[in-house]
Amino acid sequence: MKGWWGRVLRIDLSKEKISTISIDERILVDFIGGRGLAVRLLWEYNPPGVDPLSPYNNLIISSGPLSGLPIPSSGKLVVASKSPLTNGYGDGNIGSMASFHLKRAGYDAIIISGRARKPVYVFIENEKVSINPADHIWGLDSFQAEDKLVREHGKNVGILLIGPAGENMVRYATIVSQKGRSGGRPGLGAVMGSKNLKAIVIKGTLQPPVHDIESLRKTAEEAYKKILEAPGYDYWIRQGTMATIVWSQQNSVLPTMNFREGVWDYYENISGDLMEKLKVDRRACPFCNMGCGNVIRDEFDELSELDYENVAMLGSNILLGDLKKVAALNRMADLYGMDTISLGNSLAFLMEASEKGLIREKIEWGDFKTVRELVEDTAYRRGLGAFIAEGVMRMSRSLGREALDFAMHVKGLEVSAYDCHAAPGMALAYATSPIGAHHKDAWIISYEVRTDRLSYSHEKVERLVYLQDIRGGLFESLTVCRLPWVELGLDIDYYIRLLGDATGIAWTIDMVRVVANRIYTLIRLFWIREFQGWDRSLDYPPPRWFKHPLTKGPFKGARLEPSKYDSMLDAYYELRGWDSNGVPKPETIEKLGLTSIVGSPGA
Ligand code: PTT
Ligand code: SF4
Repeated sequence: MKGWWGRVLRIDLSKEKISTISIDERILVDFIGGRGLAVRLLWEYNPPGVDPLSPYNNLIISSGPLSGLPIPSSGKLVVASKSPLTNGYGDGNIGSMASFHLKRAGYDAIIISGRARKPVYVFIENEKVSINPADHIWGLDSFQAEDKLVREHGKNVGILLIGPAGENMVRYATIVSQKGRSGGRPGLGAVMGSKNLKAIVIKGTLQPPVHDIESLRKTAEEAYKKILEAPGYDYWIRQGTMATIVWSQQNSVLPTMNFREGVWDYYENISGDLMEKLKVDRRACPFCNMGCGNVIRDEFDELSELDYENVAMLGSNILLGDLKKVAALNRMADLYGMDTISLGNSLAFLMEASEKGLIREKIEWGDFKTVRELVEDTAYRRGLGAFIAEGVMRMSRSLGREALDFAMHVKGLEVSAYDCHAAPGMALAYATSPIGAHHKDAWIISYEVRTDRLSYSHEKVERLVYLQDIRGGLFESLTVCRLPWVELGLDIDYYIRLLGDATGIAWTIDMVRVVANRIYTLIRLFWIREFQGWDRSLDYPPPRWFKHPLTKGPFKGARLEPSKYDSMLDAYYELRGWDSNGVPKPETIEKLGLTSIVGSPGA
């Protein structure tokens, strides 16, 4: 077998048991790796209905056939589990040397279950795996803990770890790496915390099995060159994802005041142009020649790595118009290990609840001092922070009916930074994303603003399914960064060729789309297994976008139309082979070869 090891490392922290599992080649070909392999393993090893924060929930860390290899932006890995935020499938994608080392340690994935009696960290050096006391790093923020682990194990390791938010099981705690890369929005850091697992340190020295290394090197070289020659390269290097602030403002999708509006008068105070003037460094994930980690000095003169989502959610969405202050909140989120998108949503929700008199506390929009205190309290679950740590869905349910209307989440995951009053395609993308309201699977908004913006057309739905298949299917199962393709137009064919070079299989885009459909369908079946009484209402965007029209900007008066949204959702289900409640049909399960995994259709 080439491209994969066919081996998964299994660690049970309760029993302190370490073992390996052989994975059949058929499974690897059918699911490729990353997200695909993760959901396949979760389906098999997670007890149905398990409490996500119990020892019986499994945490999966998985690589893909291109991990550990010198190809454009391959230094990423997928973390996945049952989410404590949504109670459904959750995953994230982190840029980290841990990806390189995991593959070079001889494993396609790691499954971690159980709960250690005391705080521990795991050290993996090829086949040598140990569970070690972590008393000296428990309680430290993610930067301090990483420094200590590097002092102990040297620089040539990959480290995944949690901060205090993960330890305190904040429902949107993330897993952090390399002081500024953070992933697992749906609370994957809390899952680590629930296991008393502070960190995973990996050192791999093996050569991954590759079918044709010469051809792979040649294809990769060509792709690297194409990236450097792309017309948008220089601008990308200057601004990275921060260019999106101005773009979002121009297109009326900049989240403003808890997604009340899509434009903000003070957007220039947080823009990519301003960031360029303040920029002091640029960082990159492993094997990337278009590094987008733009670093500035924040309000307290500390380094903070900015991205669009972080700045929009902690800037315009809470009306904080000062990039250095936004950067300080962003750095705190990384130190504590909390998702900036869910945090920005939770703070905005609370500000609106305060404005409407639904809570006693007075929390003004854009009040930096109060917000800073609240962010720290959230990480430690102190006072009002314990409420914020529960996320928007739970907060809104406890405040009652009125609050549900401005609770910006889908299935419990807070909405990322694109307003959808005037973007029905993007609203559908959030609603049908396999982890809740995240933009990773289908960033159809960029297509939508270039075409028939307000239409609910079948063509848009087809485009959405295509994007999901490529972004959420191909890139998430390869675990390779999608940005060379999204931002600089690197031909998708390069990835298909590289996958062929690595595995020796003559992949085509159609074959990849079948794998993607299989992955989406299994994830959907996972959700249904965890939810009694599943129905299509779970595939709806937040009520605000239907009920409260925009009051400003070029799309003033716009809002989503329920009956037209319904017809788009029907079209989506049809394209996926799911029934009118979004449940995969027996013939779809059969066709995708999932029957032997999930049981006989109709049984
Ligand atoms: C990702 C989500 C994003 S998506 C952003 S900014 W973006 C936020 N980043 C956070 C952060 O930083 N710190 C923090 N405490 N919380 C954060 N929450 C938010 O998390 C990220 C990049 C980006 S920057 C994007 S678009 C692309 N995402 C990719 C993806 O999902 N898959 C893939 N194959 N390639 C991708 N390339 C790009 O990677 P999640 P990262 Mg991230 C600091 O984690 O859970 O997937 O959510 O991992 O290494 O930081 O790279 O404008
Ligand atoms: Fe990482 Fe950015 Fe490079 Fe993607 S483009 S690999 S997110 S540095």
